[in-house]
Amino acid sequence: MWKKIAGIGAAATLMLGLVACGNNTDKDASVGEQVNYKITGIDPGAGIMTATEQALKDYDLNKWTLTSGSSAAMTAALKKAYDKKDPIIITGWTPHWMFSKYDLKYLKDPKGSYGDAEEIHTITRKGFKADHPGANKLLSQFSWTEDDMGEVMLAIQDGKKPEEAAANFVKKHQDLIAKWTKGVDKVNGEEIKLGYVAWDSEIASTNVVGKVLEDLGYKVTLSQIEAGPMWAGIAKGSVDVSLAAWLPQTHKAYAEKYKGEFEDIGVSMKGVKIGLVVPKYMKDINSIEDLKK
Ligand code: PBE
Repeated sequence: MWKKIAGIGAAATLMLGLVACGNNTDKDASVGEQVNYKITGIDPGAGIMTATEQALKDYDLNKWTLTSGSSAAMTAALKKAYDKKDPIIITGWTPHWMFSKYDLKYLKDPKGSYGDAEEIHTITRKGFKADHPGANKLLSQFSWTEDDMGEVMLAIQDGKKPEEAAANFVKKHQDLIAKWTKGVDKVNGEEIKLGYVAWDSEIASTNVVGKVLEDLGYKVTLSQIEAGPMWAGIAKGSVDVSLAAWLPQTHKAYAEKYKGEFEDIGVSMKGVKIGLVVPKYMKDINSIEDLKK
């Protein structure tokens, strides 16, 4: 599989996330004072960033700021804080391996800034089905559980290369792969470009589906891009497929912007979630409303 990486440098984004600026560790300080009124975010194009800006408005958190960086920088900052039992507030989502590695909780969201019944959708450019009917069938039949995805994410987090973790998953779950590929014929080198953002969940799904397509004879390119260019690429037709469309809430702005310029061909996972996440050792804070104290 070919892999292309575009966008801001990983090192630069990692630095952004790692800059620690004199937190107030006084036990009596409010949670805001303890974390310098900072929420540790991810890449600016992520839907969870827009939702968090909205949450800051909905809950009148005008002293607070949302920092941006990347998924990798966010989890690095989380690890650093967690190891010292320091307070930290991150933009988090499920499925994600961080919930198996650390004891974390979502802050309650009584105002519903983060939406509720969220799903992961598979989208393609217009005309993809006509050009690649077999791949389109497979992609529309692709669906798996949080546990399935978790297996791949954890293997990657524990040091396996994404393509290796994906190949192991495919080998181990032949029954599942048989469902996805039911009625799909092999091809000889049809080229398909899968666009994805470097979110842990999407690294896992894209590598697994890429492997299954490859085994069917497709020539697959995995193209790592930012969220905006990913949606724009599908709309323009320079990207064939994305497994990374979180709807109806997370990517609402993109789906509205490109309405009529993409095909939504299936749901790969239901019951996914986004929100603000903190370590469970932050006992006094349970709701976004508690950030006002
Ligand atoms: N996420 C993971 C993405 C969608 C998948 C929740 C970080 C987002 O916020 O756009």
